[in-house]
Amino acid sequence: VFRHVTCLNNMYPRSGVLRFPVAEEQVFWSEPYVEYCPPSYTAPHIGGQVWADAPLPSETFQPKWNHNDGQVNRESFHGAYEIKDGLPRNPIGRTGLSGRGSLGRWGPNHAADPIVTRWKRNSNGEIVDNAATGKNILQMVAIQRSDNRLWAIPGGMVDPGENVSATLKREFTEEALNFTDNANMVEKFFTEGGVHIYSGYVDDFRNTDNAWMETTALNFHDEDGSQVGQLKLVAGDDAANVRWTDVGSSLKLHANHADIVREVAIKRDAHW
Ligand code: RP5
Ligand code: MG
Ligand code: MG
Repeated sequence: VFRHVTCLNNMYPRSGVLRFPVAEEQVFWSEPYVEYCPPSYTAPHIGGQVWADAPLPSETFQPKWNHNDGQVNRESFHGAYEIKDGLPRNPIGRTGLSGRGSLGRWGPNHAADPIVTRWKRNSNGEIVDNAATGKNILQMVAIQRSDNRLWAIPGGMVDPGENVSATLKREFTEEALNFTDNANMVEKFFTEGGVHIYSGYVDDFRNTDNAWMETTALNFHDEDGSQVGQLKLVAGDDAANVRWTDVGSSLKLHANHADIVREVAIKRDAHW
């Protein structure tokens, strides 16, 4: 079973709101926790944003829970989520906070994460392996998030009505290339197809009892390093830094991104 940890027992980001204590054995909703009384918090800056839902309860805003309404996908990768007192309930369990926090959507907030990889090479262009495992070393494009300063996959939210495949390319272009002029090559690289790696919950620090992140992660691999592997990376949008990073078990990334990247290493029989 998937567990969350980054959305427990801390101050909600960019707020003075402390999460209600939740011990590891109190996370699942199936565990009785009679004292549980989480504060409610919805960040003021999301009010009226195009990417955000209206407040609930509401006479006029009646979301189709557990459905894709065409513009906004309210389906979870974890099956049907419950609606309690008119609000969707986090499928993984308690977070110590009700409301939406800084997330725009009630229920699942869908993101997409492009894991762009190449093989690590020496100055002669030969692929470098790890001495201990004997396996070739992958490198991935990682960005440093400006919100929590952690290194991460350059992912982002799926815009209303946007296809996940478009989000993957757009977020990479915004965060890792800052729109530098490589549109045709990047277009071709992303269109030639990614390999599906993960669809599901993200252990994100912004999750609440009523709003949570889910992602679709694909691997786009530059086998001979002649395409995106050659590009000059430039951090843009909500990325403070960008770099090629060696993939391995010592990799520490935002949320559960390292677990997702590990799946890429396994799939490509690379060093981990
Ligand atoms: C993560 O936040 C997702 O996996 C994705 O990488 C990202 C989307 O949110 P923003 O980068 O737009 O804040 O949890
Ligand atoms: Mg972004
Ligand atoms: Mg982002």
